[in-house]
Amino acid sequence: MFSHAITRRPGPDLVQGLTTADLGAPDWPRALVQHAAYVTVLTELGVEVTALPALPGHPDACFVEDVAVVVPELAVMTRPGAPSRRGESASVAAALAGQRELATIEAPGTLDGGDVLVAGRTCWIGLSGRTNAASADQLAGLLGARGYDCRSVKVTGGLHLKSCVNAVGDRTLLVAEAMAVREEFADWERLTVPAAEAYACNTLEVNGSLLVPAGYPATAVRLRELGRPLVLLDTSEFRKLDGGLTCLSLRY
Ligand code: CIR
Repeated sequence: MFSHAITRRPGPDLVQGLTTADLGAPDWPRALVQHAAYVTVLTELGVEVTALPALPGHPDACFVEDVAVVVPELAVMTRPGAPSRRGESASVAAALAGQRELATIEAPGTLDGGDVLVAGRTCWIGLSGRTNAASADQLAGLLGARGYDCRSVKVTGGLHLKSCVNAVGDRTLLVAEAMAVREEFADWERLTVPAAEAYACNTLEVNGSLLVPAGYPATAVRLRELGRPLVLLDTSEFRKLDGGLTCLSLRY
């Protein structure tokens, strides 16, 4: 169960955010509406939201998940793989100080929180264009010492690990077809998402409910069979920047 979350309001410079998608620039007013709906849903699910103000000069700063990894025992400030994003950390660290013991990923490590999936006592660390083996070793050391089973897994087919796989139940992963056969996931149940709906892998479990990006009907049907409440949310403007439901908050 999560009792708290940190979010950050998108600023008008959102349109300059990093992207590999070919979907055009996000519409800032529409992004604000989608972001507000997301925060409302978190609140309705019993989460107390700390909403940080926009951070001028940091167009990707609303994707707060990338600058920290928070578990009950610890918060690890990452060293984001994109140098343009490293200035986002200080204000998030300030919001986490007092909530958790803080640790930091050190150079030459680079890590985006979007590459870290913690489910129960298992932690998968995605090796991606943003997250390298040096940081995976550091994080595995920090979390392994606290009883987590850490597994590195190479990311293919998405910006981050959580673009491709997320937990949707106590022992169930929602995973992109391309990664479903990986041995690192073999001891979990897997719901496979076809390539045509790959973006729907970025589904977020919050206090028993599943927040699902709107527009992926086949995946929604499969998820409904799990018997959990589904909340469909429009994330179109964040998708234009390779972002989505998981990266818009830090939950703890
Ligand atoms: C970036 O490229 O860093 C941002 N435009 C998107 C980050 C999305 N973060 C995430 O999925 N955890």
